[in-house]
Amino acid sequence: MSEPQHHDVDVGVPVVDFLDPGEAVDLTSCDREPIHLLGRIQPHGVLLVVDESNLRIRQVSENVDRHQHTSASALLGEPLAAALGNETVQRLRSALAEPRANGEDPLTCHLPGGAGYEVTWHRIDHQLVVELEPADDPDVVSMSALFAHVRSAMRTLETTDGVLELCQAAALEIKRVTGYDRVMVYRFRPDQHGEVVAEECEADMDRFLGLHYPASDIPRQARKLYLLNRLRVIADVNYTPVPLLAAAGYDLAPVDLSLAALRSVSPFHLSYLANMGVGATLTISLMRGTRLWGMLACHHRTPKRIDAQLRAACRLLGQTFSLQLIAQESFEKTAYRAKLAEIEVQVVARMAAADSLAGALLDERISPLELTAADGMVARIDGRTVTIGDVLPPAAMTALLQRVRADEEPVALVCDDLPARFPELAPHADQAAGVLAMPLSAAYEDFIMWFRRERPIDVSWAGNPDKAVSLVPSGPDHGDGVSLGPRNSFEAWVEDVRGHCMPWDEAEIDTARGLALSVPELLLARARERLAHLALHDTLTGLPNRALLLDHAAQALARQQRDGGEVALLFIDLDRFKLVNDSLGHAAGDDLLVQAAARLDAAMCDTDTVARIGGDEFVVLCEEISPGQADQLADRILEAFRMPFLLDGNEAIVTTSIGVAVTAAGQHASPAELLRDADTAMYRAKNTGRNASEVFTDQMRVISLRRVEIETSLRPALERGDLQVFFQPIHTGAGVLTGFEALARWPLPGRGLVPPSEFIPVVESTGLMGPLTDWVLENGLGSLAGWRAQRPDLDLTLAVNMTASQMTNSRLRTTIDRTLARYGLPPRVLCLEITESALITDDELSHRFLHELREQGVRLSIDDFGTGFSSLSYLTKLPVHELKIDRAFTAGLPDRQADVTVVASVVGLAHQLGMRTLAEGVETDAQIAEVQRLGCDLVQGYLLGRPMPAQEIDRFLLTKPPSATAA
Ligand code: BLA
Repeated sequence: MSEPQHHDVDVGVPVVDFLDPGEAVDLTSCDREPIHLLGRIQPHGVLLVVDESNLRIRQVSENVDRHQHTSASALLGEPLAAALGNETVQRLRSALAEPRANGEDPLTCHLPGGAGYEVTWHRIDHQLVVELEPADDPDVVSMSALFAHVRSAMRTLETTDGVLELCQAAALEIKRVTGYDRVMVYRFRPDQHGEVVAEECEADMDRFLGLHYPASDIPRQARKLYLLNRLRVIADVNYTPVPLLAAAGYDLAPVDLSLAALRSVSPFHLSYLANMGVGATLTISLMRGTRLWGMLACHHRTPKRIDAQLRAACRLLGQTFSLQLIAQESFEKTAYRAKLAEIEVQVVARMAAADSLAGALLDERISPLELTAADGMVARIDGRTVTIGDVLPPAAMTALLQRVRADEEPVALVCDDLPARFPELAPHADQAAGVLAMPLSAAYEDFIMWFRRERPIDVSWAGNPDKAVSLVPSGPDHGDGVSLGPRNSFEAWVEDVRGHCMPWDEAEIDTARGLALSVPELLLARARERLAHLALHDTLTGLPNRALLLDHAAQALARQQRDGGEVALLFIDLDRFKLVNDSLGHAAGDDLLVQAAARLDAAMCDTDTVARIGGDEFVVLCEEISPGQADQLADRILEAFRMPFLLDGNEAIVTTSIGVAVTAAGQHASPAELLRDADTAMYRAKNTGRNASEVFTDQMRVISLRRVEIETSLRPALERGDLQVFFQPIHTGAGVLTGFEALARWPLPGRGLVPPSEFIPVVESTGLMGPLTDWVLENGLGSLAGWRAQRPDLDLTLAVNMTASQMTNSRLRTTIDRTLARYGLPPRVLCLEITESALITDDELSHRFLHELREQGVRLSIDDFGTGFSSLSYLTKLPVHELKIDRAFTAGLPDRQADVTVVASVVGLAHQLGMRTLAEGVETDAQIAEVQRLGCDLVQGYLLGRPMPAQEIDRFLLTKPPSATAA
């Protein structure tokens, strides 16, 4: 066996080897310096690399001769005992054999020369690193004194309140225990730059508290190393590094010194510290879980080191401090979150109570800026925009909106560097350098955006900037390298920070998101309220409609049954209303109705109900009134109509005919009966010459002519086939014909076409609904089969109306089956329309019926949607295929914002539930464009086709382009 030849070989790397020759140096270059492999140590101790299997020395620091009467070359390859003596090696051996032994707990030893040393050790990469440090420091505190110190320090840390107070206490305790001139708590921010948040220093020193330092002051590999090694000492900033020597032949590679107490630190950092006037440092990593939270950084003006014992104590304090920090921080976070949540609740409550959601944000009692600690806010809700505080100027705002709207899917934008992200916004950084933007609607039409100003840079460099600009490192052994002084790095950081706002906190983002989610809910609730109002009110005059009137009447009658008194109903019909409509136009007609409603309302008491129940038909309900008084009331109304109306610049006298029905205590009447009686009396008044009132009497009961007439002639008419089916075309928004709605029409001699609203109730009450539906199905499907054959390119469908009473009629399903089969039609071409009010029965039978129809393949549509529903969740239970949006909403498009909102919500809702939507009553091009924009699938209305007899449809189809080319 030949021994390897002993040559002293320096294993260190030249400092700037990690830079490529001629490479332009910038701050990120620092990240590449291999600081754990520099192959050098600080001179105040000796480091040996030992083969653990035979305890022979493989590497040793060159300075060993200054501590011992031997040289590095004499030791290389020798047993460790040559350096430590037999007795110490013996103790080391037992420690190595003990699995739980900690090499940081020092063994004290006396070297052959007599000097006292602390020996610490650790394993790395299958090697043993042994470090010797002189134990001759006169300042060394006794173990028991140290223990007392640490114990009281820990108690203090445990009893502080809040992160900052805790940091301040930690700085003080570490300063007391170690005696460094300056102790700082240096906290990392999310962008990795740091801020001095607590400081204890000697009275004559400048204070660094509150100063910020760039992230690049502590490069990336250093941060990584400090996760492993949580405490570092630089005993003398101006030291001369000592190389490690190795025996030639093996171990030429530098050992990883990450865990070594004596590791020589980066010369860049040393010149940095020297520039700051620092003589020595102690640095302790502060952890948050497995991440660096910050550092406890200690400075001394002159050289200073602490022994292994005290290092262990400081490590322990660092750990305790870290744990306390996490607890305090999460407590403060929770408290902040709770505070924001409370503000959010208040803001939402304000919105819920206000007329305008956006307007509520301007409420002075609480500022929505606090929700996200913002400097400004722009919100657009339901078409209204409000602005608070510092925001982008309008043109820049428009530019930003264009950018966010360009995204296919609108997403929240959380940005603290608007100028970098959107260069066109850079000039406005002082008003808005960051934004927290939440879309409220599909296309970012509605939104809330919070803005933050550019973050202030009120920090200045704490050290001596003049010394810090040299590009060549100072001090020996640094070679001909490149150095970046702290001054440069600070300026780079300021450059970096410009154009940023303080980053948005998670709690703030969540709160913003929470508020953004509340808004559509509030809007929907509002739309629902409006729908509920619409369901019970007349859109033109705002008066209660028939349903609400009947409801009030029922309550009044019930009260009357209980408490006595009388209830009167006045049926008021405008005389010759049709004449106004025909001569002055519909607009004037509507105007007349509105004015008439106002006059009626003014003539009545607040407790009376004034309702509009049909075209020109109004009803007043009065409680606690005697027959004579009802008559007076009618006179008041006649009087109120004596003054001419001003219509479109013309004066017009419009009188009324009034029928009065009164129930006295003891008599029993239903609301419908009362209404019918008043109606009958009104006809009587009309027949006796108009501008008059009549009180209903029993004799009149026999002459409710109209009804009787219908009742008596309907059955024969149906049998004779006098009724006709009309078909109204249904198109897609793009104008492609998809089918028809079948509508029964009854031409009654002398009365023209009786509308379904008049004869369907009679059909229902006389039990003729079944035969009528059979007849419509037969005619409708027959015609449809013909048209489908004629135009196979169009896949035409037919919608047929169904009333509530038929939903429990199992015969209908058989009829549908048979009729479809007879004409060879698939079930999906038939769509049954049911009014929304008919659906709102929680009736098991009708639900089962609907489900069976659906299984059969027939489609179901909800007619007049929006005017009668009470609960949205109800819809989700029904097997519905289509919602027909009532014409009341279509009428307001595209100008009435409230109607736009309702239609948009209904479409959104339908699509969510997998239903399609059809807009009824589309009469203008603008309406078509709007319903199409809002996403309605189908449209129906006079614009695209009136209800027509079958023969006209034949012709209509001839002129229709094939679907493929239809536009
Ligand atoms: C390391 N820089 C550090 C460390 C601190 C700072 C605390 C860790 C030192 C240790 O743990 O022992 C920065 N020290 C500060 C700051 C204050 C302070 C901000 O006291 C404020 C009061 N540094 C630069 C630049 C480079 C650089 C431009 O400013 C790059 C060329 C490098 N800093 C650098 C390196 C280290 C470091 C390489 C690692 C030193 C080592 O452990 O080897």
